[in-house]
Amino acid sequence: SYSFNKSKFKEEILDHVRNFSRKTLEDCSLQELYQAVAFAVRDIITDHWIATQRAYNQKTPKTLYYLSMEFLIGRALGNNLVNMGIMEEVQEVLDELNIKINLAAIEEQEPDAGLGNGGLGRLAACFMDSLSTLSYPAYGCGIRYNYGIFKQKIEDGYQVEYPDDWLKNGNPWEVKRTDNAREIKFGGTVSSFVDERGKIHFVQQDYESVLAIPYDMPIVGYKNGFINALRLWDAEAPDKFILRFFDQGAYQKAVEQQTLAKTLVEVLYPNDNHYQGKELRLKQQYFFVSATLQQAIAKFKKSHSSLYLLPEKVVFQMNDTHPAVAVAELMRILLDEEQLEWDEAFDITTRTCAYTNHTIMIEALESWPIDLFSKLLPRIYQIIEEINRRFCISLREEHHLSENIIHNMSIISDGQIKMAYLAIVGSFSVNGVAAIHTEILKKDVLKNFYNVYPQKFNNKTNGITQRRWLGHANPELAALITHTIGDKWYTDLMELKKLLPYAHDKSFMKEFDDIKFHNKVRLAQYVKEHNGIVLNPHSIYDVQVKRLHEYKRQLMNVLHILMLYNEIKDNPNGNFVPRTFIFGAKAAPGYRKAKLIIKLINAVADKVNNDPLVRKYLTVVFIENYNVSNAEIIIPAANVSEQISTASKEASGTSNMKFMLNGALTVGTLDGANIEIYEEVGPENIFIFGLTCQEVLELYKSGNYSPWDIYHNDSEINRTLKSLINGTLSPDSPDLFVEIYESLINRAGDNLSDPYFILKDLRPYHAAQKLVDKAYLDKEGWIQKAIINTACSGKFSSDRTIKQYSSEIWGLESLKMNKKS
Ligand code: DL6
Repeated sequence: SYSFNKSKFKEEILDHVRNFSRKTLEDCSLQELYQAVAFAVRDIITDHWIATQRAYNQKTPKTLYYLSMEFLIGRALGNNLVNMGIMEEVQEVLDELNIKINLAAIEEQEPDAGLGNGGLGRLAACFMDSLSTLSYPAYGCGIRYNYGIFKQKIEDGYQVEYPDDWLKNGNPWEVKRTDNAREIKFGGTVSSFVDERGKIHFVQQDYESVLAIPYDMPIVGYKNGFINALRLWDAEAPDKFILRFFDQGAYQKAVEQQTLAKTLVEVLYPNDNHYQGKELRLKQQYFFVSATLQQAIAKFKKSHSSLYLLPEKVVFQMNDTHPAVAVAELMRILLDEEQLEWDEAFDITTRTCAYTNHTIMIEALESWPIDLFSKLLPRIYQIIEEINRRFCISLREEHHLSENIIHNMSIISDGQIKMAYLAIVGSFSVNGVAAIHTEILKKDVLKNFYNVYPQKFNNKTNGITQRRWLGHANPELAALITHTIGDKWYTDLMELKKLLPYAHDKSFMKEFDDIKFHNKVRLAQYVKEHNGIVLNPHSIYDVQVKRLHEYKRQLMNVLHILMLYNEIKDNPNGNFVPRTFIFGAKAAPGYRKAKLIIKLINAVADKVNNDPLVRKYLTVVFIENYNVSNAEIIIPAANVSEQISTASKEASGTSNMKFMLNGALTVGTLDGANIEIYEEVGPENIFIFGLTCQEVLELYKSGNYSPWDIYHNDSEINRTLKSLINGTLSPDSPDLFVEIYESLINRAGDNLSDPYFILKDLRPYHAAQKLVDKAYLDKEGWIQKAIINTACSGKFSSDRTIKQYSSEIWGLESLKMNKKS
């Protein structure tokens, strides 16, 4: 339903090159060509976007506002072409224009919109794709960071960060919407007065303010003409021109406001699963939440006279606690601006807000110091205090809980504001992101809250969009699947089940395997270009790509490689199955240990790749700057997907789903969504090892874990760990990895050592990897398992996830577009 007019499209490209670059096609750069193509595509999108907006205005459907500090979108051009179904047509136009350039080369000119850290941000991006494809009315609401996630270079084996100036050539997809600007207030004091009817009013005074200006980016639904907006807020000073008219004090303030506006949206905080407590981060949170809520309420009021209808027409989904101030901001708007009474306002708020929890990692939980918070957001703080006061009374009087439990559940305690508790108390829904994760929330981490509000808790297992992660990332496989079972899988991934019979069809197996091989060659080319390393595409491609975090246990993967290294050295004539270990991972710039693990991976890579004997069997590569775009090249090439987090720590994982979809076999622990992958493919088609969640939680509690014993009783593990400190890996500075060694085996019986149970799981991991080798030697058997993985990945479409959110939490309805609207 996106009509494509070839000659018009051609004209648009030529016009754009002429008007914006003042050039002809022959002499414009690739970047200019990309801009021209992007604008021509946007032109088609715009008509549909306007139509979607008109349908919103006419039908005033219930609308979702997905509040997220992160949207890890990646590139838009290729994805838009897939969703519009005009990939081939655009390539034809390029051919007819006689530009001897592949569309893929033009796509590469687009910088990634890297406005996120990892899984949480990428999930938001997949959700946006599914929301549009399912025609659900929704806005993604976030921040237009001037700099996204840093660019990573590896220098001398170390991670070095460079700024990601993604907007330097402009952004052809965005539309600035100055008409929707909002004022956001920080600091100052709150005074109150009583009106003639005895009602108390609160007014914020002497505040600093910034203007929030939205930039909308189109999110194109798959072949349905439905376009939602990703609304990213930029900050500007309230009035740039008034400066010189002010007196000294006002002048000072105006300068400060300008600085605030400039710094506020400057950069994405580069921490994944880790809370830092920086004031600027809190400013960012309140900034985009307040702007979104103000705008949502204003829009609602245009077509509704009573705010009591709000929960029927609007839902705010908080992506983790980062936007949890939304609860108090909505209360502020309803109380102070709309003059509602507390009980009414609270009822509306708690029927409009919903919260997704993405982690149980204690270091990720946000709790703001009262001092900092109340200075920056004085009125919001007052409201949170009052929410908490009433909440604690209800725990005491209605739920008859002990003072001890009430203290533990209090939103404010020990000088801190606990954002997760605010989010739970202020929401009608609290969901986890995989079945096991939700169970852990209910039974463990949030047990007290679950006892008080059992009806709020629910699970929504994550998903990924097949349009990007198969349709765009793996076009050959997408074509084979479409040829075999038709194209319904684009909007109904369960259709892939129809591939099951083909797992034993010789000709399908061959084609499937050939495609995997092509993808491996494609990745080898990328690695040759970027790392100068030559890969053997016949080896097993064993891939671990994700943020670097101790709980994800990249370290265990490296130790296993060192064990293999020793095995080969000991038995040079042995029969080893060639393997290429591929890593990609950014570490938070302040996370020292994680950065050292990157250095270790590179040290092991040097050792392995430069040893003529070992090189026959093993190659280790660290791919720089892992991001959405290179993930699209890496994932389709994988044979083995490493999902090896300490059980209970990875809430869900989503790359596990992308690998499975593309026919890789998982080596994994029973953690997060791995458990559900295991359920879908069955035990023969996955390699599960290691402690279970329950075992991990019990082992923590018992305090009986002794990595020291493992170190002493297992000579291979002993030898492997010693190679960290005896100069094998870093002859010039033998102490380099002592810290890693010591974190694993500090002292006998010291339960602070190896908190992620790496040594405990290392042997079982090693054994699972031996089974992988064996399975890979059975070539046909392996291909069958790979096909079964693809065929069984239907559950993990984000379309399924979004339908569940919609029917069980949001209550949205698909907006059927008629031709006229
Ligand atoms: O739900 C998306 C993603 C999960 O797949 C990962 O397992 C989980 O670690 C991640 N959580 C976070 C938490 N963040 N903070 N801050 O990123 O969410």
